[in-house]
Amino acid sequence: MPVMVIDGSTVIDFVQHAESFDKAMERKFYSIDVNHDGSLSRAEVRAAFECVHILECTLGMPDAKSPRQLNKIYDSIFERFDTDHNGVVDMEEFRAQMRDILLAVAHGLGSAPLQIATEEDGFLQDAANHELEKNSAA
Ligand SMILES: [Ca+2]
Ligand SMILES: [Ca+2]
Repeated sequence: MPVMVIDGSTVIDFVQHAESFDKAMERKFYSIDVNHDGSLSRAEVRAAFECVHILECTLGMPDAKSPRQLNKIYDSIFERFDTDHNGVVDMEEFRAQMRDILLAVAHGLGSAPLQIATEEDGFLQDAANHELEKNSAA
């Protein structure tokens, strides 16, 4: 599996590059919005985050989870995104929270490089792509 190494500065660079970040978040948003109604329901958010293990570190989640704990975790993720509490996550909320989460990840990484599998459609993949594009342009 192809892997590449990113560190905190890669992620911060990506988040601060508004054009790439917004574009990547838009793509992510539409891929999560499976019924294409322009907003993310609780179920859509849950489906999207079920395989994102990096969030477990970010949000300080313990490893062993019962189904009940998992429900709580996904509820808390959803509440975190739905900042105006109208029951759905819109593009602005999604983008703002992703920015916070990625910056938190970046702080967690610091300068310690993280290997990520480039086949994974993870949230850090966008940051890695941004780094690649930047390098190939230079
Ligand atoms: Ca939707
Ligand atoms: Ca909302």
